Amino acid sequence: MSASSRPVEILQVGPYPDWDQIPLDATFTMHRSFEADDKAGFLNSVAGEVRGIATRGELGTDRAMIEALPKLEVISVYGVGYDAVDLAACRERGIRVTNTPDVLTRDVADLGVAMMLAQSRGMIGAEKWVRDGSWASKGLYPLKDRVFGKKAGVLGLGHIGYEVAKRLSGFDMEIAYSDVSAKDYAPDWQFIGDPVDLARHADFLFVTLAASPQTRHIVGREVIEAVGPEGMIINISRAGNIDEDALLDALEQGRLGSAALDVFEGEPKLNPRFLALDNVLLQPHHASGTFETREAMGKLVRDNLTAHFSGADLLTPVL
Ligand code: 8YV
Repeated sequence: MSASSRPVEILQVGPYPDWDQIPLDATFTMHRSFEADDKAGFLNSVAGEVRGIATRGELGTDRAMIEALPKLEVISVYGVGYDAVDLAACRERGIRVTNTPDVLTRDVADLGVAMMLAQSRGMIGAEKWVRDGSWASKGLYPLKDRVFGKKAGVLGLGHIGYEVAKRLSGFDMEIAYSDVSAKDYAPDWQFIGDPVDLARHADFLFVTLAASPQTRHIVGREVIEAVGPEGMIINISRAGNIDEDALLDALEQGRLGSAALDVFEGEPKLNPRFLALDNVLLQPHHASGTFETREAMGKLVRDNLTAHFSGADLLTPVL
């Protein structure tokens, strides 16, 4: 695997399940920075030897870490989103970056659609209604909003957005999407280039675009208000794609009907204003969180590292 017989040294910045950790430990020398109390001291102590980083989508790798590792060659991201990796710093040093696309696409789309259904039909409250005895003491659960046949907007028709739209077509929805250009693989869905116009069309606006500095707060006050007091925004991408303060203001003031969110600024901590709202469904960034997908993601992380250090082509390169 490496020129010398010693295993390659990898910095691991977040935990993985045992089914990934065990094979990683068997192949590489893994330095678990997330277990260290003194992270800077730990980084310093291994910096001279580390040639790879194993990270997670939401943790990424910042410039300071990249610059602290003079022998760094490759960063393997457990996640499709690599927005938290400083790509400019990687380019400057010729550091390769890999991610885990495709294997998670359909699970992420499933959760987005499930969030729409759960929030629209009030399923979390309905469960509580049964468990706390309200059904018996108060009677029928309050009526909720229909989903099928309504208008959906998909902001970002990449792989995940495509799978969301495909699922929504099963609910007889009128589907439109925004992207940088109309997609020939989506002849049945209306292309609406401007996100504000898309939001005006949508009863349900799905945010499914890859995050970048260019998409930061693409869902701002104007888009949010165009979805309106009867509409819902579902975010299964990155928190940075939405102006969270504007979203909270609109949810609190009823200028947006509701939201269903799997991602938050500063997660896993979140703005406490969310907790006071009952028109928002809160999920703990688990759209890719099925056994099947996480096993496939872990395998890709390992296979990319192994490919790099054995001189083979990367399986899923970003850079
Ligand atoms: C996370 C994700 O990486 O794929 C992504 O970009 O955000 C997720 O799959 C997951 O929570 C594992 O850390």
